[in-house]
Amino acid sequence: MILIGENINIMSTTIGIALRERIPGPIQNLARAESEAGIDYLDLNIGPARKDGDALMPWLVNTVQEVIDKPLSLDTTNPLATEAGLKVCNRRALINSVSLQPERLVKILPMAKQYNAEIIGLLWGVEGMPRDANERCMLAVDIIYKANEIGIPNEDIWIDPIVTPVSVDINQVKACLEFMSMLADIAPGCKSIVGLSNISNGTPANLRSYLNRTYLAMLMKYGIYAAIVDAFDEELIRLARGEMPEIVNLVHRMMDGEKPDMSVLSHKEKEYAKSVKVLSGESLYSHSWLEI
Ligand code: THG
Repeated sequence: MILIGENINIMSTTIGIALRERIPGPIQNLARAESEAGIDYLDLNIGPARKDGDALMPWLVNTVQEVIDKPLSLDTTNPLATEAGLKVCNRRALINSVSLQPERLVKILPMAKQYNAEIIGLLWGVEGMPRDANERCMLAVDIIYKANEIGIPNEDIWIDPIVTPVSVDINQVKACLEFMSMLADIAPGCKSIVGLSNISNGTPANLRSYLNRTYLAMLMKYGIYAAIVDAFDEELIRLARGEMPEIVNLVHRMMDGEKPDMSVLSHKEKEYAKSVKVLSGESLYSHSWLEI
C-alpha cells in the first residue's frame, strides 16, 4: 500500500505559521520525520490558498524537495497554485485533486497531461457530495472518461470516494466501503485512495487512531491502493505494511458476518472489534464506543 503523509498541512498551527511566514525549518523537519516514519509520499496541503497560492505552493515544493526525495502530492483547490507547484516540481507529481466542477476540470486535466502528473479524481460532483455508492460510480466513470479523452491512462488516475466522519453520517461510511468493492470492476487499472483521518474528524483526539486503523483494515478487504495518513501513527503503518495479519483477518471475518466471542479476545482485538461494529453501523457511534 502507498502511504501518503498528511502532516504538512496548513491547518496545523506550527505549519500554518511556517507557511505564512515562509520559515523552511519546521516544514523540513516535519518532512524528514514523516520520511523516517516510513511513508512513501508527502501530501503538501495548503488548502484553498485563494490569495497567494501560486507563490506559496512552489515555495513549499522547493522547501520540501530540497531535503527529501520522496514523491509529492500537491493538495490545494486553487488550480493556479497547483500549476505553479508543478512548474518547479523536479519529480513526477500527484495532483490532489481533480473534481467534477467543469471549470476546474478544464484547467486541471490538460495541466496533468502537460506536466505528466498523476491525478487524484475526487468524487465530488456539480451537486456536491455523492449520496451513495452508485452515485460515486457514476462520478468515477465520468471523471475517468474525461481524463482518458485527453490522454491520461487509467494507471495514472487515483480515485478518492471521499471519506466522511463516522460521527456525521454512518451511511456515507458504509457507502465508501461498498464503492471500494465495486471500483475494480467499473474502472480496471485505476488506483484507489482515501483521506483516512477524515473518518475520525470530530472524535476526541486521543481516540482518533482507533477509528483510523480499523477503517484502514476494513478498506484493505477491497484492496485499497493508497491512503493519506498520519505519518506518526506507528501501529497504523505496521497494519498497512501487513505486519498485523491476525487483526486484519479478524476485521475481515467480522465484515463477512462472523460475530466473535468478545470474552476471548485480547485487549487489542477488542478495540478493533468494537470499532468494526461502529464503522459497519452495527452499533451507534458515541465518544465512549470503546468502553461499552
Ligand atoms: N482526500 C484527498 N485529499 C485530502 C483529504 C481527502 N486532503 C486533506 C485531507 N482529506 C487529508 N489530510 C488531513 C490532514 C490533517 C488532518 C486530517 C486530514 C487532521 N489533522 C489534525 C486536526 O485537524 O485535528 C491535526 C492537525 C495538526 O495539528 O497536525 O485531522 O479526503 N484526496
